[in-house]
Amino acid sequence: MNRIIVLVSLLGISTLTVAQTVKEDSAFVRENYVKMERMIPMRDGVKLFTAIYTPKDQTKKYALLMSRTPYSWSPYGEEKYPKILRPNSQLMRELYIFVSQDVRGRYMSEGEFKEMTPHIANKKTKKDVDESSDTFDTIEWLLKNVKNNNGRVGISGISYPGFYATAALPESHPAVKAVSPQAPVTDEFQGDDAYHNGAFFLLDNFGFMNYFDHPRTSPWIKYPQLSAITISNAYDFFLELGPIKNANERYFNKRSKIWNEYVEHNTYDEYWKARNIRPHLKNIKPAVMVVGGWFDPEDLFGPLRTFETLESGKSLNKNYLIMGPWTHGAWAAKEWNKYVSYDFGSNVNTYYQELETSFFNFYLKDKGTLSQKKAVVFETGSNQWKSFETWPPKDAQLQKIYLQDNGKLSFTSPDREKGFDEYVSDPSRPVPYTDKYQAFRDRDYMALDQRFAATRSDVMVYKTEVLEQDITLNGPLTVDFFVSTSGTDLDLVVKVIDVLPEWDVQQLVRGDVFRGKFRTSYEKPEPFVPGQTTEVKFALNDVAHTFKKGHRIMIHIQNSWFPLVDRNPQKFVDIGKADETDFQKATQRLYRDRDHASHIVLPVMK
Ligand code: PG9
Repeated sequence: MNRIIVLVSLLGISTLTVAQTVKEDSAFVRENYVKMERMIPMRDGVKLFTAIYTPKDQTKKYALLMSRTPYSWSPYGEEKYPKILRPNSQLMRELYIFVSQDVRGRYMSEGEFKEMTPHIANKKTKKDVDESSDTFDTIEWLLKNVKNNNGRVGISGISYPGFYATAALPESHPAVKAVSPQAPVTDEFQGDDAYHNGAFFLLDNFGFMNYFDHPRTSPWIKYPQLSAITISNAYDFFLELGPIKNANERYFNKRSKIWNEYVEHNTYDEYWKARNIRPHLKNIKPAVMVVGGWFDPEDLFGPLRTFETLESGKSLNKNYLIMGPWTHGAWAAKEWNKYVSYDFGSNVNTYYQELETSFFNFYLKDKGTLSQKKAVVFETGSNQWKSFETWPPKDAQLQKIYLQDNGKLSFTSPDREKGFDEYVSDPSRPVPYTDKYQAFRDRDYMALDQRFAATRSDVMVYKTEVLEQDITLNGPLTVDFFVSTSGTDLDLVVKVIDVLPEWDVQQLVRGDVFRGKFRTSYEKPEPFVPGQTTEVKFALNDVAHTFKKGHRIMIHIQNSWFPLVDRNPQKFVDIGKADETDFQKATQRLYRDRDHASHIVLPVMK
């Protein structure tokens, strides 16, 4: 299927408006650009497929704007042009030399593909290659072989290509002046894609690997699916699938290398550490503009933590962060006005695309000025873009909100000597993450009305009184709970909700899961001692949200989020090898007494 149609339908944008703009963009590409395809040699002799689009007007010099992907830059063939060169048509009209490359081992490029290619810090021989060296070698070739380049290079990419943009930063080529990792996959165990806080993202991993990870023996232009799977309702399908080891037995037949790696490496071991690019983000020279979406289910951790790492280093470069009310990559759409029950009041993408264009124009063409502050974030609830010199902003003060008896939530700590809520969680009846019947992951779940879950006996609900004034949160939230379980492992799913005055809609602001056995370390999981009160502390990804006067803040706590996340057997076992008989009911307690005051630390704006 055409990739643009897929993007459009994923983002739910008016197909007619988009079709018209795509038609104009497509005419612009043909009229203004010439396409070349080259196999560019890397230092180890492997050649990477690269499409180069040069402006037809050869009287001027142009900067190079490059993107690298594992997803293919079809259509292949020099006479065949894509409809757009980049989603931001302003940028395309600025006339750059656009370069699109299939990364090592994918589609038409030679070599072996590695999931999130580990970075090699001290390269010794020409065989020591990674994404940073492949980017370097490609740039070296382009500067020498593409006429009329101005000697400057920009790199951008969304999602997996966002990772390749980040990976270009360590030991970057001196010609690289501006890099924009957008929704960059950054740490697939702690927060992006594969696992969140050690909990396996079943629905995405299963669907993604079936489409992405067919073994390849030589370059090709199409990856067949691993298995023809028909799913009518994901909840039933995955419940029926049972323990995750059954995925291989029934569908993948061990052919998905990456699925096997994900399941096998279910602690933060050397495999994942090698795939964390953050320790290598030192002495960075190019300007960096990190982009992310508050409602991105795949890579929200990535942009926030990449920016944090860049800012904490000693690099002298300039970093920017742009966070908007987007799902995964939605800033690439022509329009983005609404999402579930959020209405942003206008098309937020117009402003974003101006920022993106200015960033590259400034660093690659010396065009215009760049007056934006370091962090430009869209605050939901109040519906405004805000700018700060730091992220989180200096004015965010940490305040604790406590679980109380009778389902209350308040800013004062509990003073009772004893107090807990008790319930049973049953892996054979996991809490659904959505109330919709769908084959694939619901793109709305990050903001969904949670009333469907609130009535279950295994979902604990706490809420404040009606707010007498606005409360704005800007920054990360820290969950600090005291729990006990009759089992030896548990997942904690925590959802922070804005209760709207109209119909008491429970609009999700932030939710995530934490696999309890990692409470003291991601490397060395620890069982729970049945019945023993235990502290579980973890961070929820940042928010920028105003709870308006007249609303309430609500928290849901549950032990499953299915089938988004695989079921925790509630028994301390290697979940990748677990049998159905390992899955057991558990009695859970959430403590809310003086000495065990379960709370969430909120970044409240002064
Ligand atoms: N976030 C995506 C992904 C990366 C790696 C594994 C699975 C998914 C992506 O859309 O590129």
